[in-house]
Amino acid sequence: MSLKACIYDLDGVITDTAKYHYESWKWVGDQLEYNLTEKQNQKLKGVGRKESLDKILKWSGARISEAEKQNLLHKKNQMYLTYIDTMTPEEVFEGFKEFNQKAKESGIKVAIGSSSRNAIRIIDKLDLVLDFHAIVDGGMTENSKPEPDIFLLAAEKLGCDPSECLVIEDSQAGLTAAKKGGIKSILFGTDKGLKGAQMQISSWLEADLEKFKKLF
Ligand code: B16
Ligand code: MG
Repeated sequence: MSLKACIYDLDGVITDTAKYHYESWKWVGDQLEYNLTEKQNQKLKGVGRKESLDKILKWSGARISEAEKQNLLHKKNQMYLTYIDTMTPEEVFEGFKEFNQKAKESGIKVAIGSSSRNAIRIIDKLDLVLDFHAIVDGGMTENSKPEPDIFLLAAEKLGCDPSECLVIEDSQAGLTAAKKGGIKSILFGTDKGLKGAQMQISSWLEADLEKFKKLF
């Protein structure tokens, strides 16, 4: 077996949008008279929008109607989008474009597999739309991470078996999704205690395609 495809998570792997999510979820917390901490925000990484609100409601103990939930989700996203719309290509993590180019030149297929329903808008702001063979976002599958649907659809779009793919992820939800889908994974970032990855790299400057190939 050999490495045929890389499936990249977006938020936290190609760029940092967690800070924008945090500002927006904090506002939601305020509406519920609940102080959402940065540590709790970490637990929302890779988790879909609706599922994130469900977690915040559980932590806060607040009980609200379905209509109020929808309203909060809408307003949270509007706020998040005002941050996203200020993003520029300078916010792509250092070394990503070089790694991705090298992977493509060596015949490896590349895709995005993100829980975010705003993934295409973010990729557009980063000027990366033409850099991938496929893009799968949170609006394209029934289940979000930690279920494997997003990554399995990405593998299918690339025409690769999941066992020939490598997921690069920063969240536990994403690592669990990869494992459930029978896909090997690399943990991206400096977080400790996350489970399921075959290797960890702290930045794209550390990414070594030859080492990734040896995982297969
Ligand atoms: P949206 P990823 C995830 O993206 C984020 O990590 C997570 O914090 C967010 O709640 C989720 O997307 C949904 O995002 O509200 O834009 O649809 O890490 O899977 O690229
Ligand atoms: Mg992520």
